[in-house]
Amino acid sequence: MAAIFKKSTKKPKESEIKMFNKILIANRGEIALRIIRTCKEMGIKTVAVYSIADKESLHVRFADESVCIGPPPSKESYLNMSRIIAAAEITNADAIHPGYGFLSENSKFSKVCAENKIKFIGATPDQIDSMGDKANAKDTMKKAGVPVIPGSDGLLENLESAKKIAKNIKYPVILKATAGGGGKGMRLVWKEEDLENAWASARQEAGAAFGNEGVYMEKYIEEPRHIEIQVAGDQYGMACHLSERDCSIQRRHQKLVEETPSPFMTKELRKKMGDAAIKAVKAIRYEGVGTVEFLVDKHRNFYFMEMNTRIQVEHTITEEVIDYDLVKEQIKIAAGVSISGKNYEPHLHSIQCRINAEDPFKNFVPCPGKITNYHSPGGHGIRIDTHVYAGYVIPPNYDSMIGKLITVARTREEAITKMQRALDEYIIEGVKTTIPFHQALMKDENFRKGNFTTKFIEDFWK
Ligand code: MV4
Repeated sequence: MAAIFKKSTKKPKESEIKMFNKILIANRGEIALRIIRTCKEMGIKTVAVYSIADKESLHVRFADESVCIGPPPSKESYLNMSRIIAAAEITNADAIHPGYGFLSENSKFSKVCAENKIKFIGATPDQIDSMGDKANAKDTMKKAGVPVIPGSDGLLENLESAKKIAKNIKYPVILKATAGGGGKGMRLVWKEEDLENAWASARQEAGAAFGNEGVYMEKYIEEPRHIEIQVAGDQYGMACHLSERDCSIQRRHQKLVEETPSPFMTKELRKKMGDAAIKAVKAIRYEGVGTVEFLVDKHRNFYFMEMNTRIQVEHTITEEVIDYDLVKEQIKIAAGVSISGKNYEPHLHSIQCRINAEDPFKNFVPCPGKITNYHSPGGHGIRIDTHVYAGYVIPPNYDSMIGKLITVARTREEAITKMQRALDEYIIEGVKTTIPFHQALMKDENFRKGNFTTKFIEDFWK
């Protein structure tokens, strides 16, 4: 097997590194296609895996080889580790790219890949686990000198100590499930008399959802912005950041629009947040590309929230403003190529609208079904990452994102204008989509002023 599996202390030259011969993509939809595109440009062969529901998908058509791994439910296909490993063995793939979601942050899968001498293009099991438990991740970050939100030291032991800590940091406080993320098992508490119920229900919800009742407490930050830093780390301990993304436009913890640079960012804040993100990467000797998420309050205080050890849906906007292929970088880092340690500043403005097969006028209810007519916008500064086409049937089994519309321009105003023009050109018939929501948002005065927090959509779209 190639030398890439050894963690050597010596940095090889890029020309000495053995690049992967064939990568299996353990994912579907637009991200599978996105990864195949980069592999083609790098001269790496590709294997698609697919469920029966996806046999007509473009990722199957564009990959060099494909293997059916089971019936439509994710548990029996895209989450089925042994079938995916078997597909890699029979096709002789030397690496697996997990994309986002599914097995991308599953430490057991990362471990099983290593045990089978298949390089997992992502984090090591230890790195995944160190960020998977949120209270533990927070403790690691605090020790590394990354700002964290005041609260309990680790898990809350009982209601009495929870009351004491809350009194100390003052209400409002928030209870968070240590195994959580994405809002599950989270409870906002405004006054002591509500703590008992919140404590019980947070633990119960966390136990049911994650099989782990552990919760911790933080001071509640009112109307924060969600700003994340894209980072990269190599196998030799070098790290860099690639600036921020503002992901404050969310609804029920689902991101709808992302942009970079953040309209709230300053040069000084970027320097501070970038330094903190690099400390986070170095603290866990992170390998690969990742994201350090922060909450930023109105005074521009920022606090570590969580770290994602995968490529994210919104990686595209970073690629557009710094002219860098993040999937290529992931593959190179996994193969053992070193990075320079130079940080990147955006020199353009990019916005991404997530186009979901959902009805924005009916509470964003998913609308699977056949796309009867399809025309995508084009022209200067437009990028579309999608796997759909006219006649494609969106299966009901997976998430409802059908594509990402990305614009890039010199200024935020121009990127918004371009987005409006592109949204008006985008024809998707047969299913409801989030396009009308985005059209309304792009016209909104507060959005246009960059005047928004994570609470914005709650009030904007009722
Ligand atoms: C918070 C917070 C305010 N104060 N923590 C939501 C998901 C989870 N990853 C963390 N979340 C929050 N944590 C403190 N101490 C507000 C949120 C929050 C939020 C954060 C980012 C983006 C959107 C959000 C929507 C609601 C609440």
